[in-house]
Amino acid sequence: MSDSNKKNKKAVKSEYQVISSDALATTGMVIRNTGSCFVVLTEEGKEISCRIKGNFRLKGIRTTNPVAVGDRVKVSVNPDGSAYITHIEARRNYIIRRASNLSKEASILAANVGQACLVVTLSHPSTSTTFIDRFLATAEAYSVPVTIIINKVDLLDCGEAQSEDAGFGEDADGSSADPAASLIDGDFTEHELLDAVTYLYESIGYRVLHVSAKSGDGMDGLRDILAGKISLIAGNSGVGKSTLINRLIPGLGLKTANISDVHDTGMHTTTFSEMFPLPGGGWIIDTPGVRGFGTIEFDPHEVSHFFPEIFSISKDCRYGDCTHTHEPQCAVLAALEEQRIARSRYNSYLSILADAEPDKYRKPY
Ligand SMILES: Nc1nc2c(ncn2[C@@H]2O[C@H](COP(=O)(O)OP(=O)(O)OP(=O)(O)O)[C@@H](O)[C@H]2O)c(=O)[nH]1
Ligand SMILES: [Mg+2]
Ligand SMILES: [Zn+2]
Repeated sequence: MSDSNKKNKKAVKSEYQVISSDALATTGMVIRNTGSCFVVLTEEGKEISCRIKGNFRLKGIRTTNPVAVGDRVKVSVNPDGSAYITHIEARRNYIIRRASNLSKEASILAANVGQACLVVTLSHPSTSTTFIDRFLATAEAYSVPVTIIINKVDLLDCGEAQSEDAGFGEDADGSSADPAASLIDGDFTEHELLDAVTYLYESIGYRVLHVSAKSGDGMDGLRDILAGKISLIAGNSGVGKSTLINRLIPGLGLKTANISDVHDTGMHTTTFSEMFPLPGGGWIIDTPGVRGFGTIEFDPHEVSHFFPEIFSISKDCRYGDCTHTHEPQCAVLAALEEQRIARSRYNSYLSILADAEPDKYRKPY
């Protein structure tokens, strides 16, 4: 037997072992990823645990999970009950995150989502504006609408003025500013900070909700925006994503955990994405908390397209290929100077540019 014949024989055999000739074909949606397998909800309403047959990797980027929650798939079910995903329908969109800013390895949090809810907290833990903006830019790149959900408003203190440790600061590599700094001079209470952050993102065009998963405040507003849609819930670990979902779906009992006393950060309690039907119709996807959003491969000249307020002002820049970093007669730099663009947003823009071309745009330390 020639070498090539041997190879063919082997291929046929392994094919046969995976999918038997009397396998049944069905279609469905991936609702859970357990690490070793994917659970598919079939059109008949049955949950089938599947493995993958074939190569579904995204081109140009290494993903840790080739199949994502929300994927529409074809499945072959063998007589012995073993089942394989054989085909993934083209994705309408997907939200991807890098393991870290410079890593090429990425994971898909979910696919085919109707909207994303970014859960953030002012304190315990505090979400950075860089994190918020990197998420918003990633979602803009895939045309996924985002609502910002500010959770744990029950913890806000309205009396004492604070500035140092109140949330929404920038990441360690950011300079001074949190968004409030450009809006309010001097000390401010946490409630004032809440108002400033809300004002900042609403003025860009994002919807912002204030909720407390603990007290139930604001939950009706959240239910309204979720009704009938497939919504991804994302955010840092410990901001209360699973607690919010437990409130929305009585009896669900997702695991939650107190944040660390020492680091004031979450414990990475949820480890895989999972989709749940909502009582009022629609689906909600719980996702593992992420530390940061490494961005997808952006062309440096395209980054500003995903910051709506920067993009609209950039039409007045002198040069069509302006990167808004040093060019003469740059309308964005002028707007920044006049505080028509928030410094925190501009710094987030720079942080994404730095990912695209590290040597050129990373700030000197
Ligand atoms: N005070 C207060 N605590 C809350 C609220 N929402 C959640 N928590 C608490 O915050 C902690 C973290 O909540 P989780 O729901 O586990 O957070 P998560 O975002 O799912 O975290 P990961 O799964 O690690 O990504 C738990 O101790 C919750 O009880 C809230 O509105 N107010
Ligand atoms: Mg969780
Ligand atoms: Zn410019």
